[in-house]
Amino acid sequence: MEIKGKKVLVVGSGKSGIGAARLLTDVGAQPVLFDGNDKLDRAEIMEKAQLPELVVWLGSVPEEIRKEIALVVISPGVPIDAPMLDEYKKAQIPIWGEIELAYAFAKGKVAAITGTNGKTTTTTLVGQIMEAYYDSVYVVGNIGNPYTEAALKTKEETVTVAEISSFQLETIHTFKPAVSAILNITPDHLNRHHTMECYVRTKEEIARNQTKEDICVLNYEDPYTREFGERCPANVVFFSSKRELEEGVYLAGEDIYLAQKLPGGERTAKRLMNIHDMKLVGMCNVENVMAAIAICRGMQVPMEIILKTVRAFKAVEHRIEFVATKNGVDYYNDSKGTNPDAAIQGIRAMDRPTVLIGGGYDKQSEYDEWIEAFDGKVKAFVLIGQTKEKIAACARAHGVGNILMADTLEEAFDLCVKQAEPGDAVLLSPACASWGMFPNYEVRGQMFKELVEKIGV
Ligand code: UMA
Repeated sequence: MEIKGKKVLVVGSGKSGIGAARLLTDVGAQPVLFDGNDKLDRAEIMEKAQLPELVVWLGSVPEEIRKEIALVVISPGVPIDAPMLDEYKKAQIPIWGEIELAYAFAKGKVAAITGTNGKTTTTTLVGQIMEAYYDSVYVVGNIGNPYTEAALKTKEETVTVAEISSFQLETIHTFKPAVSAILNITPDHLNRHHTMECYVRTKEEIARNQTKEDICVLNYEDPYTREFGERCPANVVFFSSKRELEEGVYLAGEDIYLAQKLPGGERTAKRLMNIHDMKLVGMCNVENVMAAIAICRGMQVPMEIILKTVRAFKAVEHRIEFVATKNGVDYYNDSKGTNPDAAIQGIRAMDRPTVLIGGGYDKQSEYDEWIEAFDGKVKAFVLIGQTKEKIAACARAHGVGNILMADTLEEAFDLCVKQAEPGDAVLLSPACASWGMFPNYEVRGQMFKELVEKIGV
C-alpha cells in the first residue's frame, strides 16, 4: 500500500503511537495522532514525539478528518474490537498494528518470539547471541523498543529480534519472520481476548505467513503448542524439558542436547552444555535457553557462539531479580510476574520462608494454581490493587493464613519489612499487571528496588 501523502490515523500516544507517527512522517505520510484519554497533555506528547508538525487529537477526532483517513495504525493497548474502529472497518479502511507498519518498511530477517512467559528473557538472550555474530542487529517490540523506531534503519543484512505480544499479533497482515517461536501458552489477558481459544489462536498468528522454508520453534511440553506443531505452516523445531526428542533441543538429566536427522535418515544426538554452566536459574530459564538455541540455530549462528553467549548471560531486570540482602532478609523483584503462571515460577524459585507481595490490575485470571504453588513457603501474603479481595478469598479457600491488605506498594513494603525475619525472603511477584497503580511493571519493580535500597538508610 502506497501511503505517501495519505492521512494515517495513529491510535494511542504511548511509545508505539509515537514510533508509528515518526516513521509515517519520515516516509512522507501525514499522521494524525489520536489518544482516547482526553486528560493527557498535548504539549507533553508533542515534546516526546519531537515532531513540530504533528496533528494530535485527544478524546475524539473531528468528522471531517475521520473522513480523510486512508489507513489506521493502532497501538498494542488498543483492542481490535474497540468500538472507535467500527466506522473504519465499515468503510474498509485497513487497520494495521504498529508491528505491521514497521515490517512494511523494514529490511533483513526477523526472529519473532511470543509466548505467555519467558518472552523477554528469551528475546534478550537471542538478541545478545545475534549481536555476537551479526553486525546489524535490532531488538524490538513488546520488550519496550517499538519496532517502528528501528524499521527505517534496517538493511538487507540486518537481523531484527522481536518480542511480540498477543496484543500485537491481533493486527499483523504480512509480517513473516524467518524464525518464529511460541514458548508456552497459559491463561493470560483473557479480558482482552475473551476466551482461551481466542488467545491461543492469536498466539499462533505469529506463524501465519510462514512457509516450509521458515522455522517455528515450539514447546513440546505445552499441549497447545505441541498440537499447533501438527498444523503449523513452517518447518517445526521442538524443544522439551521433559523427554528425549527424535529431533530438536531437549534436556536429559542436567544436560541440554541437540538431536538431528541426517540426510540418510540416521539420527544423531549431541550434548551441548550442562545447565549448571549457565548463570540463569529455574526450569523456566532452561526452557528459554533451549528455545534460544533453536531460534539462533535457525538464524544460522554457529553453535559455539550460541553456547558461549548462553554461558555468560545474566537474568533480566524485574524477572526473579535479586535486589539486596538487608538485615538478613533477601529481597527479590519479580515485577514481571504479571500473570499467575509467571508468578508460579517466581515463588517456585524461592527456597525459604517468603513474604510475598501480590495483586494489581484485574485481567480476570484465576489464582488457584499460583496459590497451590506456595507449598507452605508463604509466611505472610501482602495484597495490593484491584484484585486484592479476589486473591485474598482464593488464598483463604486454599488455607493460606496471615493475609494482609495494603493500599499502596509503599504500605505493602512496610508490612513486609515488619513480617520478615533474618533468613527469610521478600518477593514482589504480583501475578497481575501493574496498570491502575503504575504505568507499567518496570516502574513498579523500580519502586520496589528503591524501597529496598532505602532500608536502614
Ligand atoms: N489508548 C487509547 N485507546 C485505547 C487503548 C489505549 O487511546 O483503546 C491509549 C492510552 O490512553 C495510552 C496509549 O494508548 O495513552 C498507550 O498505548 P499502549 O497501551 O499500546 O502502550 P505503549 O506505550 O505504546 O506500549 C506498547 C506495549 N503496551 C501494551 O501492550 C499495553 C508495551 O508492552 C510495549 O513495550 C510497547 O508498546 C513497545 O512495543 C508492555 C506490556 O505491558 C510492556 N505488554 C503486555 C505484556 O507484556 O503482558 C502485552
